[in-house]
Amino acid sequence: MGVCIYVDGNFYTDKEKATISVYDHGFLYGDGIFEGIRAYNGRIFKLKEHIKRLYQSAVSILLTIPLAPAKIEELVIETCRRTGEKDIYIRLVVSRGKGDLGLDPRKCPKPTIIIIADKITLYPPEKYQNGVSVITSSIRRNRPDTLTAQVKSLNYLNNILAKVETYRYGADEAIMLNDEGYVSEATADNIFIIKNSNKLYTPPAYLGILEGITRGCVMELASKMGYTVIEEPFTTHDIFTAEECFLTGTGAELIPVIEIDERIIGDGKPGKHFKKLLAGYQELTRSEGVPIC
Ligand code: PXG
Repeated sequence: MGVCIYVDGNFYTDKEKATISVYDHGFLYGDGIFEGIRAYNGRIFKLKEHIKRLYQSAVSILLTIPLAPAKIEELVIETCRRTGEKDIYIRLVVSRGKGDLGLDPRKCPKPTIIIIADKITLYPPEKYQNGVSVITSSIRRNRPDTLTAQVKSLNYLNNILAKVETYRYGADEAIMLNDEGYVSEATADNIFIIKNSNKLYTPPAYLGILEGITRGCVMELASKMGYTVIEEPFTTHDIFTAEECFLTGTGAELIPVIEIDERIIGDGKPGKHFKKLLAGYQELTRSEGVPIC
């Protein structure tokens, strides 16, 4: 299995050799941003969209990426090419860079750029067939006036604590609420519910969520398929009483949710709308993307 890692100008195929300084503020403070991208059958899916979001996250945290978007795109493609693989998970990270032990970002003259081209498995294959069970986490998603969830930052500790909570309950995933108690998203995925057969609901960005690229894809796909897509706040009660529920993310793709907080959703099996949307999404990942070589 081929792996390639780019770190500040160098490519490594030996994982152990790809290292950064312990003074890097990405490591010391979570001061940085990232993207998770996938390549399917030799093509990088939604590469431009991911790079655009990376630059938007950078603007938000006042980090100037020292390379142009086209150059980052080229480096992502080159890192993938060097793996010799066709199905790849790419982690693109830009941190504030090496500084001293204080917080001051002005002490970090050069951002660190890392591109990891490897594989990922988020849930075991049977979960895609049978669905996952989720809990509502006691950990709230960030308020928009703190570090907004719209920034894909290196600060994932809230999400990790929510994930830890799931294991205590023997569940697979956690749904996080915003500070007002509305459903925001899962720990690394967006959430959708289906009601009244053809209405697809997902929380709006202003509630404090990451505007997922898979989410955008599914919304567009669903509209084309004739669903009414509604971005509207909803509560856990709406999930309890939904016909179907599923999560979306680059890593997880689309995964059905069959149980939340001991309530069975619908008939407790992945629903027909989910299956239709999943097939549509898989068709897109098979037919689109930037070629690796
Ligand atoms: N919400 C959050 C909080 C996320 O971190 C998504 C939604 C889905 O976004 P995309 O653009 O991927 O549809 C994410 C995705 C992974 C992984 O391994 C993904 C994320 C974070 C950590 C791991 O897929 N972000």
